[in-house]
Amino acid sequence: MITLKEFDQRLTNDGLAIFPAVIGREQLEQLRLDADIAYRKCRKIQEMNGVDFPRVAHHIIKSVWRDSSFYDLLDNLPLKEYIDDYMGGPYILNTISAIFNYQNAASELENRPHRDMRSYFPVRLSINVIIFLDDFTESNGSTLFLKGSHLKQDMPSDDEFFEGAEKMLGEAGSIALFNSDLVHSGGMNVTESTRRCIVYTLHRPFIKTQFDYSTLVEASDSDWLKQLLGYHSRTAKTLEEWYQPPEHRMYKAGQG
Ligand SMILES: O=C(O)CCC(=O)C(=O)O
Repeated sequence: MITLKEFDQRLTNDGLAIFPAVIGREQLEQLRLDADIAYRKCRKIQEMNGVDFPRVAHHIIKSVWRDSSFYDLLDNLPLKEYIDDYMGGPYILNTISAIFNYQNAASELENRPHRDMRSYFPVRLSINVIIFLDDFTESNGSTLFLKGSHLKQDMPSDDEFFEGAEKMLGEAGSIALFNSDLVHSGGMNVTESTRRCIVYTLHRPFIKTQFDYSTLVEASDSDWLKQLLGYHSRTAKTLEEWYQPPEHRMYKAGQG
């Protein structure tokens, strides 16, 4: 493992760092199975509601949660010491999805150059994580990224991006941590096997999340998990909820 200092330098200068062999074989297999279950559940709802996102199972912990590998993953967040150091204060989960980059998938957002955070703030408000569920190879659509693009507010043109882009490569079980301002894109998968990953974004608690994950929390959950799912930074909906002693407040002290 690299040192915290080296990690900090890589995220500052290049915008990302890849950590090999973080997730073991057994956990990886469970994550793949649970990602497949979440995918099927999402597809069913998409079909019922007439929308079509064939590459993504969004908000996977809303489909698969208690006693699952997703629960363990978040309760024991991989590389937490690096993320803590980078964020320098409390953070919560903005979104967590599984991506299925199948052969020749081209048109969706994730396969075009983009930033996950649409507003550009060159301060450490958030960090992105990709867990490689399969090997990320030269040919199976590994995520592309433009080194240093987090340092410029303007988005590169598509030509600039694809000319300069590098691939995130590594074996299944590796994890990429990257600056949320880094411009990236799914790559073109020219193999017959679907390339899978889990992606999540973590950010400071005062930023609005994409989904309210705090409703998943139960009293017996660890304080860490409550923090991560935004349970300590909820918005009051009634005056009853607002007028509470500090320990019962919806938005607790120290969340920024
Ligand atoms: O599937 C990929 O490699 C791209 C993932 C991505 O762009 C994203 O999660 O924002």
